[in-house]
Amino acid sequence: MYYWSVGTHLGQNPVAPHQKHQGLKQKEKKLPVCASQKRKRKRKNSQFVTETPRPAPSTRSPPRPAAPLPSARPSSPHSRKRRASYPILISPPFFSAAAGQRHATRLTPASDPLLTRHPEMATAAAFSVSSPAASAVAARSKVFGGVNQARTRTGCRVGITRKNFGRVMMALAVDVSRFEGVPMAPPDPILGVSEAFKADKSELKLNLGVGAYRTEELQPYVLNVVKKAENLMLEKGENKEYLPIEGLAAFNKATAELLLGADNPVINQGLVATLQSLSGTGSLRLAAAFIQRYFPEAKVLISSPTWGNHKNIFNDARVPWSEYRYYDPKTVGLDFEGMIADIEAAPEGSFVLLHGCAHNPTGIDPTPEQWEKIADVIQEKKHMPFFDVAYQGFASGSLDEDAFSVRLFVKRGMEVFVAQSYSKNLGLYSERVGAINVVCSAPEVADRVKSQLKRLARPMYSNPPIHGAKIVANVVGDPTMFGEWKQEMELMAGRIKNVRQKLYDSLSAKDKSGKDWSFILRQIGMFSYTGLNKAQSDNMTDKWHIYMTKDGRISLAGLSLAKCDYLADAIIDSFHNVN
Ligand code: PLA
Repeated sequence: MYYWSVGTHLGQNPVAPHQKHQGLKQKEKKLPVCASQKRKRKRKNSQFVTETPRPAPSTRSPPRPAAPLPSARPSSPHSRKRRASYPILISPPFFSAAAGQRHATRLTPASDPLLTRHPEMATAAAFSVSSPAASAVAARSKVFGGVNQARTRTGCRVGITRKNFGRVMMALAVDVSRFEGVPMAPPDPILGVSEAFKADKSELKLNLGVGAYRTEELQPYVLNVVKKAENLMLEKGENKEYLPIEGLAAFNKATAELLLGADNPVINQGLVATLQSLSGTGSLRLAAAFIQRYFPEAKVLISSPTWGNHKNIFNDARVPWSEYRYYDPKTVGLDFEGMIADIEAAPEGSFVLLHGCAHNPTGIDPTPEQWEKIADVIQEKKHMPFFDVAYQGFASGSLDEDAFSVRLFVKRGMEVFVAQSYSKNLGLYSERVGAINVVCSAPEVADRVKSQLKRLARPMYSNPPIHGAKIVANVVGDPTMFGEWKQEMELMAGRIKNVRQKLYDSLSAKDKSGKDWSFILRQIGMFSYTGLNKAQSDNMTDKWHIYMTKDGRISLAGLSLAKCDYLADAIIDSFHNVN
């Protein structure tokens, strides 16, 4: 419901109706009015006053703010804004019939989407610029009748609430959506790419946007071991009862062991608070809510660049963040000095978000020696390491190797946050399986932390989904299936390594400029950070139908050996011919 008050000076400065009225009065007082002007005005006013004459100035009542209609929400910032700032769209037939030429020159056609979508409002506006008497006449006339008809068709309701001094002071209440104040959000920089890809009819199209594994035939892949686990679950006839807030116990045990190593003493000592959550994103979000609640002064340091959603997660959780240097475009490698300097310079006790392996989007990871130095500075500054582990096993093909960084910090006795995801390594993307682990210094600390994570999860999503958690628990809990999973993971990681090599070969063979493309081979994981800028990435999509994120990232998991030559042509063209 929108309230829309209008005076004779429609479409002018956005002020509240009562202010507008007072403003008018002052303006009129200031301007000397000569006799001929008075006559002219009288002539013009007479165009509109059809029934009652204008009251004499002395008998005018003092200006009052326009009273809202009964169901108005005048306190809503949206309704105020609407009322104050709408330009008026004039519907010509009604305009000439009800408003008169005088106002025509003053009123601007509205480009406002609300008005263009609701022509009945425009009609009402045109009608409202007439004098009150004319309004009254029109109210019983075809004009108002037309608006009322619009009401039955579109739910529009129009009412006159107030008139003043022979000028119209009207509030138009129009039943339009309460969501008129909700603007269209931009498409997501990663998942939005898949939507654009679907809409492209070209046979050449290639989706290298989202990090989702495809087969060599570029088809989605469900792991055999997942199908096997699902069949077992069907055979057993598992139920769909709610899980506890912290999730499936067997999953929580398996996930902590996968991450830290089954024989890691911190597990046996009860130092790990593990909560099954909504995949990597949900786990990060839960941890962000925890930081916001218990470390309100702390800031999170994130790498520059990072996975685009990190910023959204901390923004939405109202956790302040800043960036540390990570990527050096000159070397297309890690800016290690910059990274250390920025982590060192951050206020003591900051949270440092680290990609456990296969940094997204750069595919550049610190070496084991560099990880040691990063741990040193984090420890010295009493920062809290916060790992995002979205690609364990998927980067190198080995679960243990990819957990190196996390285990190094834990081994030092540090308290650590780790968000885990099974989207990529088990291909459980839409099952939303993951966990938040907090390694604490004492078991009772872990208990307290876990109790508070549960407290945060309960009003957010109550408890996590069971299906994917059971798959993970079954696969990890069964030595045969666990072995099969490792094999399939190696297979997936291997296929990505093959296309990485083939892409490098194609680029090196085709590009005669002498550019060194070997950085592609040094990057690991699903992605390659090509160094293409936004315009070049746009060219990849617009000209070559290759869909990728605008930061120059391509997902090699969506590439086949057969498409490497085509991709290399597109990259060379974009790199050399587009600025
Ligand atoms: N953390 C990082 C670093 C990621 O790259 C992703 C996924 C996640 C967390 C979250 O994954 P999850 O919630 O599905 O477990 N990044 C993808 C997909 C693969 C995405 O943007 O959601 C990507 O294309 O970057």
